[in-house]
Parts: sequence; structure tokens; C-alpha cells
Amino acid sequence: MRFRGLKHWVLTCAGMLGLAALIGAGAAFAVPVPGGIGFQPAATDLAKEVDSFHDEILIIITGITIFVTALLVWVMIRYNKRANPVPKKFSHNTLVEILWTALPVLILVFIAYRSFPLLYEEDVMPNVEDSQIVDIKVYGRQWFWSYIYGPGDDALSYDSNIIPADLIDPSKGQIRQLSVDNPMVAPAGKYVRLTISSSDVIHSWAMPQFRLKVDAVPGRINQLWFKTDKPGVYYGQCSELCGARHAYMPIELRILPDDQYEIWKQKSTTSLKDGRAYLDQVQPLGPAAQVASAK
Ligand SMILES: [Cu+2]
Repeated sequence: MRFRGLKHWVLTCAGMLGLAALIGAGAAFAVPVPGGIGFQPAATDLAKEVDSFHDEILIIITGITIFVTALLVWVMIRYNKRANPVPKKFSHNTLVEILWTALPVLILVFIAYRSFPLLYEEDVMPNVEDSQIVDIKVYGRQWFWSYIYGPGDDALSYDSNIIPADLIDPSKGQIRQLSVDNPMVAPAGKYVRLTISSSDVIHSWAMPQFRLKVDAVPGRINQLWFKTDKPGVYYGQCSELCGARHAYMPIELRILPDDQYEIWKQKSTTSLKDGRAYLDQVQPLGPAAQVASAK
């Protein structure tokens, strides 16, 4: 990872620099928690890169804010009417003007140098063998998601609807506003390529733990990819205001080990219900996963 030294320095300073950075580094739960203000833990290598970029930006922002505030305070105290009754009347200072132009440019160049490669990496999947790629089509709809599994001839497709609040069963690890009837499922350790579109209005498929978000635009195909080695359950929500039930089309993503994923897909192709039963069997959430189920 680039800037490893800087990142360590950033993490060391995080405690001094703010509660947000501190909690972000120490967050333990993969679901939103009451009062939580940090990030959910990163689940992909790219998400970790995004986090270290965030930490670097936080340092820069904090430095600039402190510097500008100190300048303002200094001006207010040293150059007010009482302390400085006869002001000087010059209007140019070449050195200062060069500095306040060049330094912000250098800071912006550094930020661009860090952010453009990340943007590119998030957008373009690495060149890997076809056997390493899993293609899933994602459609946003008013107001649920549809997932279509390839390859090619759409072997499996289904809709994913929210479980209504009055049907939520916390003993099964279901979480109000986040759990769905048929979760999206993807294998761990593979490159999962999503092609995302919409059949009505603009939605947005967002997965905080992967630091991914892309609009689902009718008539247009967007692409995302991710690769995580951690099986588990991940939650996201539609992140583009899409109508009356925008708040009721969450994303539940289950990452399974590759062999279990294949079995799940096979079972689901025959019967969605069997697939769901298999999912609950190999990846039971249990009440322990209950972090944010409070009403
Ligand atoms: Cu939506």
C-alpha cells in the first residue's frame, strides 16, 4: 500500500485530531448503530485504501482549519482599531501572494494524485481470468431491487423486497429497515462485477462497507466491481431519492465461500425458497447479530 508510513502517522495522530477519526478506526459493528458516527469497517482492500485516503484528507483539512482560524484570531487581536490605530496602506506583497497561490495548488495536486488512481481502480476491474469473475445484473425499481445472475442467458433472476417492520423476527437476526426477503448473494474471493441499471427512476446501489455507490439510471448501464475475502452479511440502502418508498428498498448482501455460493445458486435456480433455506442453514445470523434492531 502506498503511503504506508504516512498512514501510520495519520493513525497515530487520529486520537488528537478528532472523535470522528477515532471512532472510525475502532468501529466494531457492520451495521449502523445508534449514535455511531464513524465508518463501518472496511471489507475490501480498495475500501481500506479509501479509508487511508480519508485519513490523509482529514489531516489536511484539520491543518488548514487550524491555520486559518489562528490567522483570523491573530488579525482580530493584533490589528484591531485599538491595538493598531494607524494602519499601513500597502496593497501588494509579492511573496505572500505567490505563497497563497502556490501552496493551495500543491495541496490540491497531492489530493488529486491520491484520489484519481482510487477513482480509476473503483471504476475499472483488474484484468483477470473469466473463471475469477462473477457477473450480476442489478436493477433498481420503485421500490425494490432485482438481481439477475449470469452467465449469459440469465440463469437466475429474482426480486429483493424489504421485510416489513411488523414481520421482522429479531431471533433470526433480521434487522428492521435493512433485512430483505431474498438477499443478493455473491462469492468470497472472486471478482464480482455488477452491471447496474433501473427500470423507472434513478436509484443508487450503495454498500458502505465496500465504500461503493453508483447510480442506477434508466436507459443506461453503470458498472461496479468488488472483491472481498470475508464471508458475511452486509447492508446498504438505495441512496438516490427515488419516490415515496425510497427508504424501504434496502440492500442485503450475503457473501458466501465459493463452494457454498455455487450450491446456493444451483438451489435457487430450481426454487428460490430452497435457496433461501440453504442460505439460512449455512449462514444463520442468530440473535447475536442484533446490533441495530432497536425500534
Ligand atoms: Cu431507490
